Amino acid sequence: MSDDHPSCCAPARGEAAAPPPVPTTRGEHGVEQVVLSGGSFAMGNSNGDENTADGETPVHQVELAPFSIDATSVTNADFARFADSTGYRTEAETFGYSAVFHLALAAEPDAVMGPASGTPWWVGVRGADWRHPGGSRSDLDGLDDHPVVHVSWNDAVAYSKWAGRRLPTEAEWEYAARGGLEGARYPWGDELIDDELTGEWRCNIWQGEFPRTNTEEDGYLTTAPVHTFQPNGYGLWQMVGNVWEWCADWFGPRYYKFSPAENPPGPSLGAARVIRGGSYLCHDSYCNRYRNAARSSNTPESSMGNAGFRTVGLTRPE
Ligand SMILES: [Ca+2]
Ligand SMILES: [Ca+2]
Repeated sequence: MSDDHPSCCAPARGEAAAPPPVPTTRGEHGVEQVVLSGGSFAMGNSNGDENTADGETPVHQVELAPFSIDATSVTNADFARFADSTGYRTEAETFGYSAVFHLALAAEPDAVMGPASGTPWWVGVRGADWRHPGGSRSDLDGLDDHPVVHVSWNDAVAYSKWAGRRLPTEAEWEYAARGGLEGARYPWGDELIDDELTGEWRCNIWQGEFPRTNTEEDGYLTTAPVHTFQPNGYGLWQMVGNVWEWCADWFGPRYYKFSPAENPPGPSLGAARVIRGGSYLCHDSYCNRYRNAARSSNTPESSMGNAGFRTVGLTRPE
């Protein structure tokens, strides 16, 4: 991550690496999709709770062409089909390590490389990758329908190419997250928990005292299956919480000031790619980014145990 924005939530990999191999075969993408009609929507934070340095404002009208988007993030089972049929190795597998949240560790003691600077709850772990989300002593048993994690932006792009799809732009992602509710803080409305209705959690974030004690009121310490909680008005699951989702764009905290009104593609240059939606680690006390308008980023070769992705169709739906 670069120094000009406080990317609280995910440690960056140090050195840029050569791009990973990109499979050329078109694959089988098992994730159900929703066709969205696009049109005009108000992008940005109108709730007054923005993280100023992230550039969540100004609110601006954006016009989007129709597109299809995955109803859930890509699961471990989906990613396994891609990896098994292409032999693709993720960047975490190539580098030999990834970032694991300290309470999710399942590794030999000497595999732990130490905490990330400034974010001591993240530890670099040799042998941590998408097949071993807590380290070498973990596996994917029971996690087929959980989001794939420890995938970098480059890995997500490689999967998308195999699937004949692409990553959503940041504008597409926010339009999709809003689910037709203009200006709402969350995909379902403005209140984190609607006590009068159900008193139940609507998303997988952190409860308790970050980063040590998670009371798991929402049921999950780390990832939840992709169909947990309720979908938003567009039929999309867990746009906020659970795992961060890579978007296609370079991250630019000043971009909203000059972005084009139609199908904004993001800045033409950058150091980090956009991630959206927050994760199971988000909590008011340290990372209030489980909101529709919240923005963050990480370098394209970075991977971590709380970031995945969903994909968008290459062609415009009828
Ligand atoms: Ca949780
Ligand atoms: Ca999410």
